[in-house]
Amino acid sequence: MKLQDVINDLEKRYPHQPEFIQAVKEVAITISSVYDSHPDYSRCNIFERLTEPDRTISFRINWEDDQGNIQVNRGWRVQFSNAIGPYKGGLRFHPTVNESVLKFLGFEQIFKNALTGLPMGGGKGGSDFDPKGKSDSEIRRFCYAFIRELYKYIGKDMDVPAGDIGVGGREVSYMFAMYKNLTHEYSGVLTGKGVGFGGSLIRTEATGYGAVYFLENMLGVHKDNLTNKRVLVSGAGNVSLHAAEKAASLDAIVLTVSDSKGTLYDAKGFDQEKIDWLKKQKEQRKPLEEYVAVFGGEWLAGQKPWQFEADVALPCATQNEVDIAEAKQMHENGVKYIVEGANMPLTAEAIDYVREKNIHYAPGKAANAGGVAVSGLEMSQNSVRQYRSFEDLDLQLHRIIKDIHDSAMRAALACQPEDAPCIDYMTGANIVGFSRVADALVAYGILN
Ligand code: NDP
Ligand code: 8G0
Repeated sequence: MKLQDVINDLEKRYPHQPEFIQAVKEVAITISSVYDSHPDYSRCNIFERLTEPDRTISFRINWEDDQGNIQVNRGWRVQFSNAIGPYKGGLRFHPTVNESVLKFLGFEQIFKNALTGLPMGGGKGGSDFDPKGKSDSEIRRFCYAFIRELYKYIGKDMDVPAGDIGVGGREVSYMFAMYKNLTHEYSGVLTGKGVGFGGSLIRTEATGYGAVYFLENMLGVHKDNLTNKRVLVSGAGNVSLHAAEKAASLDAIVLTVSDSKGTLYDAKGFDQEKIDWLKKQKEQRKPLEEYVAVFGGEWLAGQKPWQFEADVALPCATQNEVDIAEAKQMHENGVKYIVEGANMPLTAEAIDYVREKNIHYAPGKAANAGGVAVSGLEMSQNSVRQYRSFEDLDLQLHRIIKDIHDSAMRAALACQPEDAPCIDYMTGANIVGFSRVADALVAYGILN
């Protein structure tokens, strides 16, 4: 089937899954030259096969709140492709979670994981459970109930979940404990575990640090670096705060962080002391706004960070957080580099706009792959029952990100005009990730 026919079919079959269709279209547009030059891909119908998950498990979660009421939520695990390794990808707990969101995330995860060069397939899961305002006991009961269902379908060589939005170290620990209890087995079935019971050093930092390493590689192509670059970060979660921390340590001036309530702006920049305060504040689930009373700066309720002049934008919160109007705002404010820490934070129109304006743009699939890469390293440490040092793992993270950057750049340069003003990392990353998975499927014949 032709790429366009696959898209037409998906649009007909899944009209209520706009995020999924958006992610598929982005890949289709960028791989068409490779698809046309590899007759095996269309002979084996690779694209149609890769746009339908191997399976989606959906289930109900009953849990008891602090008042003794029985609450009901929905949970899913989308096992998208295990062509090159066990299904791997995070679990998201957020009221906006639905099948479309998880299918877009699982689909992108296939190619991202392939880009890391580690043996991992793609998957994603989660629940429409809202952790906000829940007590620790409620979170614990929910996590236990969630894994009581999901444990049947996961395993260290089968499907290895981790955290994502709304799921951090605390939640992973509860889920790991329940899995261990139900299976009588101590295995690396989840990543992002606490250091000391199977978790890997630098996993917490890896996504944000990795995104900044990717940016350093991009700047390096132009013999430039981060010193004194003004950086706008969105979000104040795991990815955002570690991206801010690494950028600040490389002498960039990080001007903003944000959350669903608004934006925090500090013209002096967030240094390590301020970032440590922000981490603690978020850990205790207290408002960002309180920063102003301690350090100064400004709290802009209900606003996003893109209204400030800057050199770099790092959207690290959630999908479609930057629309075309906000992309225009970035351009007008002098932003030259956009590196996606979040998954699909730019709408399709915003991506078209920033590419047209020759802003250097790195897609999440390449730029935020550091997190899942260190998850892959956690899986191998668990398999050999050994821990590696922070320095060793940071070096490995640097190497993996550089490999992703360089291979995406090479693939892009091979198919873009010689005088193109920007490296088309989006096309390059999709081609490299897609080809690795497609080649495995061709080798397998007709089975997945
Ligand atoms: P966290 O839950 O730690 O933080 C999410 C942050 O984004 C919070 O500040 C949250 O604000 C904000 N946010 C979430 N949803 C919305 C929304 N709808 N509108 C406005 N703000 C929002 O998640 P992570 O940092 O782990 O994940 C952030 C992004 O990075 C996601 O796209 C995730 O898929 C992606 N990612 C994460 C990886 C990881 O290792 N954690 C790896 C690769 C990608 P509030 O607290 O107010 O809700
Ligand atoms: O470690 C993981 O498997 C993981 C967790 C959260 C997000 C992601 C991602 O790559 O988007 C991966």
